[in-house]
Amino acid sequence: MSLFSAFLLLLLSISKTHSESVPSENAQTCPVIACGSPGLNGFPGKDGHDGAKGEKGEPGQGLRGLQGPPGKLGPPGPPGVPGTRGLTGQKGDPGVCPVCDTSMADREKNALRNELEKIKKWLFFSLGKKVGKKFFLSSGQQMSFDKVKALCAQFQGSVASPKNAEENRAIKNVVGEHAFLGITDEENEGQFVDMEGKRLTYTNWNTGEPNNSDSGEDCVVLLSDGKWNDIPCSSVSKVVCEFSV
Ligand code: FUC
Ligand code: CA
Repeated sequence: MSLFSAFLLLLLSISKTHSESVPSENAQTCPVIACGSPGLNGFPGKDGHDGAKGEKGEPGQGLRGLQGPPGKLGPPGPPGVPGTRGLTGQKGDPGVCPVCDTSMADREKNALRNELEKIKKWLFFSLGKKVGKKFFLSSGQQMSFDKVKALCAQFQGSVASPKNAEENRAIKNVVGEHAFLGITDEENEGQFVDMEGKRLTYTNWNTGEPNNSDSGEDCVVLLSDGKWNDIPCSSVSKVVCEFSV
């Protein structure tokens, strides 16, 4: 059978099937050959609705891209679990604490200072007399001038030497009777000086004194009324020392 013959046979078959299964309204039938050649196909119909979404496909097989730059620093993570305890170290050197030592020394110093102030007050109250920064004190003994001088020096003091009426009065109140003053003219007759060798700026001589009686009076005593008289340094009189406070 030729190709053309086969085609004709196919057309005939289709036409026959159609005329048998779908009869026209007029029930008019005609042979395929009598009706002429079939019409052209119509235009494609409209697109149907989208179908359901398909499943995710397999990862692609292409080449992997280059790694991007590092991202921003993330927030700190939670603290880790504490580590195990390390080995005990060697015993260290004894510590030094200059601040502690200083404060300790200061505390002791303050305590001593307070104690000293208290004792001084007891002394001022019971025995001596304080005038300004001077404290006059008597041992109650009587001795020569040189011995008085030595005794006062032994106690870091010096023989009482009044520089004004108030000090003179204080000495008189301490001793109550004749006491050596720290005043002499042993170096230059008639030139009375204090224990530091300084010329006197205050005097309270009794009337007619100093008279250097019998040419041998180089020391000075305080009389009971507070006046002064020059007497021999070898004579004995009360001790009155002065101390700085
Ligand atoms: C006066 C004084 C002397 C002495 C004599 C007893 O002459 O000036 O120093 O005290 O009295
Ligand atoms: Ca005299």
